[in-house]
Amino acid sequence: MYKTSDIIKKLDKPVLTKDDIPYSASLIFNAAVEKYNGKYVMLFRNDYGEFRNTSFEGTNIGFATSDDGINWDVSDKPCFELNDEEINRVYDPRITVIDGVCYVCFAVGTKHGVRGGIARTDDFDKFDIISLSVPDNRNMVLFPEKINGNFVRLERPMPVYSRDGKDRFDIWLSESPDLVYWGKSRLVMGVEHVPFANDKIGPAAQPIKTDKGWLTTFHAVELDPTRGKNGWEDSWKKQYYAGIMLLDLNDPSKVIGKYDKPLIVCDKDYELEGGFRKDVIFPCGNILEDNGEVKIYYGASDTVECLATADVNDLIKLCLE
Ligand code: BMA
Repeated sequence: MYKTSDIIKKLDKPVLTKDDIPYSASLIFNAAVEKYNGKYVMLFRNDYGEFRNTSFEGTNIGFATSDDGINWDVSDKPCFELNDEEINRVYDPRITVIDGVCYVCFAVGTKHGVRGGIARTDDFDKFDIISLSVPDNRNMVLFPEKINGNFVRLERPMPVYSRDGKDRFDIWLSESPDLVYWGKSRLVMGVEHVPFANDKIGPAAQPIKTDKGWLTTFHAVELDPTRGKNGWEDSWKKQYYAGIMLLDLNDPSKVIGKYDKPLIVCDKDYELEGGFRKDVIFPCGNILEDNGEVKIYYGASDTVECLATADVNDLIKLCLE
């Protein structure tokens, strides 16, 4: 039984729930957050409509802004949704501002597998898609600057044939000169390197640059086949934790430190009670404040969006312990 690290402070309630949304909304979670043009900006996942056994009628992405990162104004309609013959939804966004330009990574559910998308937006109303990966790949997130002349992303392909035909999914990294063509792909960390994961891992929020390395959260999944009903479905056997690691500044495919226990687990009533899928922590956004506070935004139980904070030096210390 894991616990949230002592260096983490959680807010006493979620930062966003379905009750804050002025349009159809059932579950609000896995939100990207950045600072852009003097405001905090958030793109959140909204699963809406009727619940049909394992999923909802649809998913869209909503937009919210804030002056303090805690109290949010939600815009009056969703800002991004893809739905056509081939694509059934976009979800789990991550925002990274690079040279003043706002880029969004997102997962795309299609008839032919899950694709990782990257778009540019200048107003959070129009999203110009720059690239879409082949299936299956998701949880993409861009570094906030070019490294050795290239854009860099963390990503999570889903190899099935070569990994015993089951979830054994790892964190990878690729580079691109233009955000369109991606290559120089290399493994960052395997699921077997995370003591609190036995199923899969994946990138979380946009990496933060520190003088010790790129500080970055990830999610780690533990599967317990004996678990039964843990939410709305007949059974939910997985638990998702947030982890933290430090990547080399010059070659971020090298892990130079990681905390061998979860950083954040579900433990507050508001993260658990009434949750769709209990025991899920899924961070997609963070902000490093000038005073060294890191705001970590995470979806909890696939139901609400929450906020925890920690001091940047404490986080680095955990990785290097
Ligand atoms: C993952 C993704 C996330 C979700 C998590 C837990 O596979 O689909 O969007 O939060 O499962 O259900």
